Amino acid sequence: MAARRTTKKSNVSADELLDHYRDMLLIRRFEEKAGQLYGMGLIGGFCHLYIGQEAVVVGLEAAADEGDKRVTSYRDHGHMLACGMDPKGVMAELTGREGGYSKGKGGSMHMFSKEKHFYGGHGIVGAQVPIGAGLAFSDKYKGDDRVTFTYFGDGAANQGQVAETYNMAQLWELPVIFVIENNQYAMGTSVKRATKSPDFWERGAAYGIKGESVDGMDVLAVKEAGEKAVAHCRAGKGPYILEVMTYRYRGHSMSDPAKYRTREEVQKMREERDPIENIRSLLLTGKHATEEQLKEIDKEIKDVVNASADFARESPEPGLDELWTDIYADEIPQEVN
Ligand SMILES: Cc1ncc(C[n+]2csc(CCOP(=O)(O)OP(=O)(O)O)c2C)c(N)n1
Ligand SMILES: [Mg+2]
Repeated sequence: MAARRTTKKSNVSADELLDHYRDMLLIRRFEEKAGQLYGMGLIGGFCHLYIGQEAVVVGLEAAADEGDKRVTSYRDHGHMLACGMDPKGVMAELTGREGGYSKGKGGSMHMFSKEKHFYGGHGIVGAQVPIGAGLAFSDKYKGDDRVTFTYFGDGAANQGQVAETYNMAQLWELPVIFVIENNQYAMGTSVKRATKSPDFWERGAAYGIKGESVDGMDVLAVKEAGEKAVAHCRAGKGPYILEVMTYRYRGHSMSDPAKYRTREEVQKMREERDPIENIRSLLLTGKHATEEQLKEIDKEIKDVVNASADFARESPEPGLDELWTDIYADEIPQEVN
């Protein structure tokens, strides 16, 4: 077998860089396509795109092992793709079709996969944080050697239920990684306007929870921090906080007038910090890949994304009988004594 080439910067193999490149590009192109379908009226309701934040979830998934769990907010398409859920099922759900992960009845914010240990998709800001601790509690209770990645935003980090969850998680030494995706805005409110203590990870100190801040535009840095957090949790040392500094390029959701920041600010981030461009240039300057190879990968990804959109368009809408399935009880009692 040929020796694995490594980058000059670190001991990362070319194969690994290519994997990260592919995984981030899949999310980027998928989200761009979702934006197009939304514009065409094929996706209704809320739709929050993840463009710009790809390195967060790709880096952390690279640090995860089989059976580890994840739960996140409504900005969830990237998390689903990164943990291996089928782009066709995700796109069909976005368009409200039968072939979607929730049979077209949930939409963008409501998808689950038991197989991939993806527990949603939650529209209520911060609601997934105690759920993540609960998932970790179940692993600890059952003696499973698993870790739960609990993702939430800078806005959510200011909520009371997050503080309560930190306390319980540390008290019970739960194997949960709290991932704060600090994209600097909560809808139209910047971090500066929302909190006096903007270093969110430091808040763990009040409970004795270890943590750190990491550059979320650098997939390798995210992966490294993720591995450290995973090792901490798996060793039974309790929770860990990772504040991942990132940026979203698109509006909060598809209906965002974006008056709270300048075009120049977004442009500067795209030009100087883009996570995909960073890996692309590492691959090219380190001579780990040629322009042609990268073009070929781009084409493969486009094909996957186009196939997901075709599948979504061809899948029928769910039948009316679906109104009566997947509700809390299969049988509704007729009499209550
Ligand atoms: C409990 C609750 N309050 C308010 C809202 C409305 N809301 C939806 S997203 C959001 C901002 C959250 O920002 P952040 O946690 O930073 O996540 P991001 O959207 O940046 O990923 C708000 C206030 C909500 N969905 N739930
Ligand atoms: Mg935010």
